[in-house]
Amino acid sequence: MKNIFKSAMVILSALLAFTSCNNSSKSGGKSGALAGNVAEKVYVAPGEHDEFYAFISGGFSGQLSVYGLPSGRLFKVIPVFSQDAEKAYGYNEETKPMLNTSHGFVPWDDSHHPDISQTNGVIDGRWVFINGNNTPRIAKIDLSTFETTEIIEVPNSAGNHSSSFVTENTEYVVAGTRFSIPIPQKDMPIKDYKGNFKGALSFISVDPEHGHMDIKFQVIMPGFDYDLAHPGRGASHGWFFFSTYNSEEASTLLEVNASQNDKDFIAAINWKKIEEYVNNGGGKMMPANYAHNVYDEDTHTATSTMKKEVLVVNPSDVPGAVYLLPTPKSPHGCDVDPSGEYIVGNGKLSANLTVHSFTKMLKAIEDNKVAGDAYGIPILNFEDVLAGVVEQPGLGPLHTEFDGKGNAYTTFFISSEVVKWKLGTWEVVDRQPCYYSVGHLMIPGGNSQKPWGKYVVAMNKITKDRYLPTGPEVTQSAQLYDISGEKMELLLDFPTVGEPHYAAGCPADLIKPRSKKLFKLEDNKHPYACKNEADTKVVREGDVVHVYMTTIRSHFSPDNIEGIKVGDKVYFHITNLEQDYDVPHGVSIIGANTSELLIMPGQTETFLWEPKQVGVWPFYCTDFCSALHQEMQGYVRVSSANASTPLKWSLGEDIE
Ligand code: RUQ
Ligand code: CUA
Repeated sequence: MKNIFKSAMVILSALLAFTSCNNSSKSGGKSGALAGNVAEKVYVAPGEHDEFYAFISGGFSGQLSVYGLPSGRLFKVIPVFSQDAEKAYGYNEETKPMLNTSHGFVPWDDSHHPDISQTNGVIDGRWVFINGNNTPRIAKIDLSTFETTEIIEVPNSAGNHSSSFVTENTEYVVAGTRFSIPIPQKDMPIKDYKGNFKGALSFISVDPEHGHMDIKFQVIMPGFDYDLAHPGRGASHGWFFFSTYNSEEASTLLEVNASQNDKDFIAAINWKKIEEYVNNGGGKMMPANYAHNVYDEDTHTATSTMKKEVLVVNPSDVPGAVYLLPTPKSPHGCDVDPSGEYIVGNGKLSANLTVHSFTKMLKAIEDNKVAGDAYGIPILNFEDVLAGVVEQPGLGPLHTEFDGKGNAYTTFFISSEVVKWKLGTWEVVDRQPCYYSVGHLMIPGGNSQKPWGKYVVAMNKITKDRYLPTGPEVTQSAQLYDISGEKMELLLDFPTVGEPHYAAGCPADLIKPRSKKLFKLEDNKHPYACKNEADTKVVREGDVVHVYMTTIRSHFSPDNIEGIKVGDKVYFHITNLEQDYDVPHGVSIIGANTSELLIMPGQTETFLWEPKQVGVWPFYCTDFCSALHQEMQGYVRVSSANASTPLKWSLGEDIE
């Protein structure tokens, strides 16, 4: 045991030494001189549009942020897994169901890896998917509205990290578990982990037309940790690759115990084969309990349904569907080049980068050259599947992306740099420092057959000294490099919201023309919608009161309400009658225990108010909507619980 601790300490101090030496380095100061040359390359003049959208995950913020490239300007934070008071997401009655899970209402998550939908291996700009790590979920954001429209919980999963990555025609969005757990969950000693805990890899089908998600099957794998994944493409379409660590199956002190094996694995899954097996009745339905939440654009309302079973597949039952490729030293990133031939395993503790060959893998399978097995899953020989090795490119490789011109770019966390190398010859051709400790990187379209290899965004874990200080918590950050030439060039630092894990990007032209400007009032099927002022009303059902209210510049209808009592539950259902682009109205009332609403043209939203005090209480519009925005206000008269004040509402006349 002592020795184990010692080796851990050596690794740890090496890590710390590198990190701190980078952080104290002042080489970042160079950027001042660079600035003059590069300013032009990132400058997007007022009124002009950026060339690319970048969707950068918010990590522990649970959200997804939308930036423009090359400017690095922030356009929107799309609420996904966390409540957002600014947009009322998770606060209004319509979107609360989006955050429902088998554990009840979960208003937060840790979002990591966005991936944009694809058609024929090319980004199509319809949806972006992102995973919630902590309470395993996959969300879908509609890129015509930039709103989260679906969230599906992933059962039999924990630490949903090797997610969410889409196949070439968005047949599946794939989610792999980081933690292995008892499947089904049960009360058992933790020390019995080995051989008993399992890891589920979930294949969630996506309806090609509507995008509806459904868990088609889960492959129940040995009790390793499944870290990252990417789909095969081109020749390897139909396969999916997952990096694993902790093939030791340790349940404690993993920093030591999961670093024992010289090699862990990349798991290669032939999903086409499993799909066929399942379509022919293979697999087993097992009881499960998970939420499927769908936001309906016509009713402007989300519903949550609890699903009760899931189809599981034991890989041993589908011979030829799953193989393990030995990969040195706790691989993290698992990246597939645009041709689909090369699978890069980024061994965190390895001196070299390992690249596997898909062709060689098929050959080894065909020749039946198997080195052994893990719980019945064949392990191939390292040498048989090896395409090549990038020798000593840096320290602590994490993730690799591709420019579509034969080059790969790998981030190195410990040596804090992006290294450019050539596919096929494996030679390093350039390296650029990051400030500091880079995690993921993103080239627009990098996870597809057709990357737009003009820029790479590096997402860094540490930024000390790069920005004005803001107390102990300093901003998270991304850096933009021009990669159009032989050498990379650092262009820009820009702050991010939350911790930027992965990102996905594509040309703005793929999304811009489809972006919605408003919701048509006539299409509004919200059960409490009110489509004109004449129909506005207030309805009492016991101590529940429904206010059917409308907004238009610059008044609410009604704006005077009487007959509300202390102890009532008052639902304000507010329809924004505007049919103009960019004219939302907001609303809230004193003491409401929820956020404001921000209602888009043609939309209906609801907030609950439970008045606790007698009086006449004002409400007002919270979004500056016109020159008379400040006049957009009203009053609610609240009487005591046993009062007999009649229910009345009005606009433009005094209540009698
Ligand atoms: S990973 S820690 Cu995407 Cu490098 Cu999550
Ligand atoms: Cu409506 Cu301000």
